[in-house]
Amino acid sequence: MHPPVVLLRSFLGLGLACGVLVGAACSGSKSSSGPTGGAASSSLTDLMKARNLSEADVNAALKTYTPSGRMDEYLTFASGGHGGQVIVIGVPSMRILKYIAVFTPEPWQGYGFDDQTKSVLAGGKRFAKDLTWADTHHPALSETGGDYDGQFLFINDKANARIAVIDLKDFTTKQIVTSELIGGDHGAAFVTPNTDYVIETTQYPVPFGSTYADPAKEFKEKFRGAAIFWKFDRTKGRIDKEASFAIEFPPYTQDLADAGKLVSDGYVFFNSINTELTWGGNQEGNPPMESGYSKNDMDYLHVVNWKKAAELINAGKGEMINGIRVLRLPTSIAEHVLTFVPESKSPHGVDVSPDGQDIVISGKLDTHGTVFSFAKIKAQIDAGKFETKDSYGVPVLSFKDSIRGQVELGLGPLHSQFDDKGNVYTSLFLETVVVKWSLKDLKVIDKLPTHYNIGHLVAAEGDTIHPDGKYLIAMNKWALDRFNKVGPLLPQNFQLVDIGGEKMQLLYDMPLPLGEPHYAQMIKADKLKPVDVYTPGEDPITGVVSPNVVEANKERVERKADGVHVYMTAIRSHFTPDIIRVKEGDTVKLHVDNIEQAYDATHGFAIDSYNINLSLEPGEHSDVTFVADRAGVFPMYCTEFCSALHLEMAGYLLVEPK
Ligand code: CUK
Ligand code: CUA
Repeated sequence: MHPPVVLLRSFLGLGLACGVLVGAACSGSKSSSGPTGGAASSSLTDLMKARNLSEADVNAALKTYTPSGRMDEYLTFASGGHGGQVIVIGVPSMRILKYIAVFTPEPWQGYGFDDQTKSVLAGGKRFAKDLTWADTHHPALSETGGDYDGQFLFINDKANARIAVIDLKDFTTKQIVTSELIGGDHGAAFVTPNTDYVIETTQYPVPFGSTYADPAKEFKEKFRGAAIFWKFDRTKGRIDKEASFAIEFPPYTQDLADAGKLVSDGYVFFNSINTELTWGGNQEGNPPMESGYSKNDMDYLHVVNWKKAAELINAGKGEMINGIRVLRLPTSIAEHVLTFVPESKSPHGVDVSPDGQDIVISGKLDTHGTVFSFAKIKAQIDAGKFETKDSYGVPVLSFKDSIRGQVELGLGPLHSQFDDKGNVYTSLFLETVVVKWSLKDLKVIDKLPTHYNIGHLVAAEGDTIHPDGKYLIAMNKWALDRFNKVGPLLPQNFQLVDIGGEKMQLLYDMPLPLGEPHYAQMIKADKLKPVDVYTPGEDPITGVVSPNVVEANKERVERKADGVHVYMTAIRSHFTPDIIRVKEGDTVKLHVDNIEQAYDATHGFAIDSYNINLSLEPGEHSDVTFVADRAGVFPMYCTEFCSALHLEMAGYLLVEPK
């Protein structure tokens, strides 16, 4: 059934048998040294004593410990917060496997240093401004039929309204897109069940195009929210900007989103938190933003029929604004694309159940989890049975006719995940616990304390139509007394939890010292099929062999109208050519190929003082353009310890003065 679980049980049998015998030698092992904790021959009981470990500790350790050379069962893709990266973590070992450079230049991967990755980053310029950071929040794995397919990963930049496309073929960012329609996003990135669209929703509304308007006079008229539906072209592995569109929303500070699935496929659900239309101004006679936001008892769940919206857009019903087709509010209202359902105080998380029938909403200032029924919502929309309209004319359904029930969860509910047994796991920020409850009976089953202030949580395959149960990671904002002190800025604490049994069991604390990760997704590792090496001469960004490919024995320097072209190869342990001669003021175009095909035989390429730093994976072709504006002698060398003669893998850039 589940071989690893069977294996684990037999391990645990041994662990418990030894645990019972604490103080005596465990049968079958020899206690030849004292309880020092470090001696390789210590018995289990001696080690437990020396390291002050309980039976429960050993049990937890056996569930996460992954011996050298063994692989993890799951991979977790976590956002890297304001680091602008994605972090890949093995589960259950909680070993960090990779940082994927996304929105931020990253030296190890040479990301943002060569012409290829510079062009990816340039796709994320807004209003022609370079941006060298991002606030990544929600990674979304590509789906086929509502299940993760292991092909692509998307992530948003909340600060600058951008979406990135990462190809899991090589775990590399291929594209960054942005729309200058909106100013920042939060309900992003979320995919529709076949990854037809990647959804990006505003958080803080602005006038479309970030033009000027005074909120004191024109907030209600000029400020707007929007959901952008980025069309994903799976065969190209890129977002097709021309085929994308947006839906206009009132300026209600939309929060998270989740796409419907199975019965609710075709719909997307968005929270909002500011039906009060607060815009700040605490020195202009207004209440502080946070109290303004929380005045009303109810906000609006936005129910969007995206398939209908796409049809209307494709029938020419959109209006081109700042380079994107926008379905304006009056059209959405007339065509029943947008409907509101009242939802409880300051909602944050919205999560559609694996069967697509329920929508679980948590209000930060409500102690309940509310379960909305898609069937009930749909029936009212189909019957045109609206309770009222908001001030923009959007129809509003009845709250009590839209819910299946509510469950008292505790203080500060945020986000929910699902398992394979019909249970929901909700994070309670204020109570700082994970609460497990039954979706069917709306009853609380268990609570597990977290350390501390849990934000998101992620369960194995937890957003799919087939969640696995097994593991959950609590993504905690505070870590105060969990780790050795490292000054006033602390890491986050990712706590691994076993959710295979009736009771949740805490297994492991993992400090995560990068940015502030918000969300993550966890996928079965065997769904991922990354390549070992690139096709010889492949440009990782175009995915095809570069027109500038350099083969062995074809290395050369050519002076052309647009500059000096250096065609170079790298192989253990030399660059050819190893001397580059140019004149001061020359434009230099380096074309470098790592002509190796051995797995893991990566070379680096660095030039002193010119800010040049490439990572050349086996087979990879890379280009870099620079102006040799400083005459002199500049060593260049390989930055990856590739071979015994790695230090000898070097040369000189010689820039002859004018
Ligand atoms: S948000 Cu951070 S804890 Cu951006 Cu999904 Cu809720
Ligand atoms: Cu190549 Cu070091």
